[in-house]
Amino acid sequence: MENKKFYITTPIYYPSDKLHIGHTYCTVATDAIARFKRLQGCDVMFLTGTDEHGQKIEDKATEAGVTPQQFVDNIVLGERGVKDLWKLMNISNDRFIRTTDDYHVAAIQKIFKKMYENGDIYKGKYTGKYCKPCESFWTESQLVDGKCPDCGREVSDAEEEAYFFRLSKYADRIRDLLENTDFLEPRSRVNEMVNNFIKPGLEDLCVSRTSFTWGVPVDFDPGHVVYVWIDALSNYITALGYENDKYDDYKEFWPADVHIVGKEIVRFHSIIWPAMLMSMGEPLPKKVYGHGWLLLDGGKMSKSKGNVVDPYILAEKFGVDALRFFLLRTFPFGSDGNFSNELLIKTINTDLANDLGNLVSRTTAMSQKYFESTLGEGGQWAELDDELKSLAADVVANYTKHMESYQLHLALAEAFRLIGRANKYIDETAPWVLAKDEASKPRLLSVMKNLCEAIRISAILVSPFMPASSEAILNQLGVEETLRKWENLSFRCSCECCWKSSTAAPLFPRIDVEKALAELEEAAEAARKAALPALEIEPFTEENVDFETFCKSDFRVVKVLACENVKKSEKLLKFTLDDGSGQPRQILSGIAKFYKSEELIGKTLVAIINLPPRKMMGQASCGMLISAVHTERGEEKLKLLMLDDSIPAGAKLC
Ligand code: ME8
Repeated sequence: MENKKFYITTPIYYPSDKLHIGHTYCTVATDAIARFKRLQGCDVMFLTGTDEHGQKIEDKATEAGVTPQQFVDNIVLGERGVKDLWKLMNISNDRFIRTTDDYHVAAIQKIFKKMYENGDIYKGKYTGKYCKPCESFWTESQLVDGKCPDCGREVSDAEEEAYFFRLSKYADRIRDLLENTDFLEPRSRVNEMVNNFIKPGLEDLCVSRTSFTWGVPVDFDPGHVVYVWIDALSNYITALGYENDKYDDYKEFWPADVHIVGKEIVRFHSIIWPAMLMSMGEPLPKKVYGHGWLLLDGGKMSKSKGNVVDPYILAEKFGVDALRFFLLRTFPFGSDGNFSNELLIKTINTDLANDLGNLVSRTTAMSQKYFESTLGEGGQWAELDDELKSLAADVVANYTKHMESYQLHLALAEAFRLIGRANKYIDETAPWVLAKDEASKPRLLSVMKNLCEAIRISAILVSPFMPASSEAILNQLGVEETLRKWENLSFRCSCECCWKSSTAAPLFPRIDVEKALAELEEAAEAARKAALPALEIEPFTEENVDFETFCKSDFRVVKVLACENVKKSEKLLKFTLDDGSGQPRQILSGIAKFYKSEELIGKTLVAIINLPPRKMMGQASCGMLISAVHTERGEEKLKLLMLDDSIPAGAKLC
């Protein structure tokens, strides 16, 4: 029999910045579902990619002084870019689409034309606000205090010629789809869509722009580029070969079984996308699943707020599988969840180090100790074992149900119910007591084999979430290939199976919470600094100073006779200076952070000497030393102006 086809997608990501843990969450979740379906024997197509057009990308590229293509290439293909991240996170996508790929661009032109020719796209006028100096169109809601969000100047009413998609025509069919089918899940998202968008009335959608050029050109009307969402949503079919010759899987895999998307883009996927497909006369995807957000301190992560969490740092520090596991075990997939490093470490320590890790290491260590790692034929089955066996069956059934309804955290909770039960089984059977009595050997043999069996089943269940760790566990237990398969998940009687295991270093070492948190804080601080401008200088003074006023400032060369820290002050250094007058001059300067007092003795500096004397920490300061200041990655830097020592004290600067 041919394997069932299963087509699953992630959203395609905006490569306007490096991806953060929120994007990783979405992709890892989709990956776990895809792996689960493969485990069940489906023929899976898993698509991800990048959404590379639009004004935002064009603006970012201009800011960076590169072309838009160079800009996106760097984020998608460059070091620690999108592709690197998915490789690191062990993402098993079958295909990766970039909306700048030639085949996709050509297909978008055909799709746009198709909808134009069938009368669903028509030319109209887009009214909005126009900023003349910036040559930009804005909608009312984009304005800041009624002014241009870029330059802050006045805007005027304006009209732009644009193409529109007859979204209104599909309102009733979309409403029926949302309300009367399981197309959109979780169910709570249906109410959001119907109440916020359908009930107020669906308006036709503006689907072309003329105010920027980084997009797919409308081939029959130069100057217009296709609206980025029409371009982006179509990726799900162009990547299968729709309207192009690059691929030929459309018939086999469309309609998609599920589009996994974040909640803020549910509207595009559950209203605009089905309407586009209706217009094209193509079947609709079977489901859109809108997951929640990972929040940081209660708010959405965003680069502009500076509160993004870097998946590279976490994966490198705690391991890819531990991170994947944490994301999917902790947060209910359909709701928002608050990310924190403490929670991450606690989950790894509790579930992975204590529960799963300990179960594997205790079992393999006892197998080695009592049976030299070879659990041969025989054994003695007991009533307690029936309970473990039936719990395993119950766990597998619940796990399957939850995975099929994308309740990933509940599926994992089930796997951990079995792991927890197996740990308890060790305490109940007390193998160390059985080992003392030769007559208990058959029972001990069964106990060890039952533990191996419980671990085997658990390892298969966690494999979509932690593929590498699952494989390592199954290898440690010496599980043959066929016994790693979905159809062999039932608990076998210990008397009828044999095992040859091995011991290994702990899979999930316990993490020292305090130490790890401090290191993460340090890494985050370094990342924050790296993101700050390399060099910042004071803005230039706009106001002119007349020459005569300038000439009144008396700048002189001074030599440092003595220098010491001012008592009880962290900032001040006290200088005794030779200013050429024959009388020592005392100046206090707040530069103790930048210099040690002793290193300045004998130096030739510059001071302005005709400032009125003033008192600091009870001591007189007669003048001011001149220094150069700037900021480097957020850190203030200061250098005293030092001159050639051959210049005599008292020489005037002019
Ligand atoms: O929306 N928590 O791209 P995108 C959970 N290009 N998910 C998050 C998240 C967070 N903190 N931050 C982002 C786009 N995401 C479009 C998609 S599809 C045809 C076009 C999720 O890079 C977000 O919800 O802004 C979305 O599902 C995905 O990352 C991509 O976001």
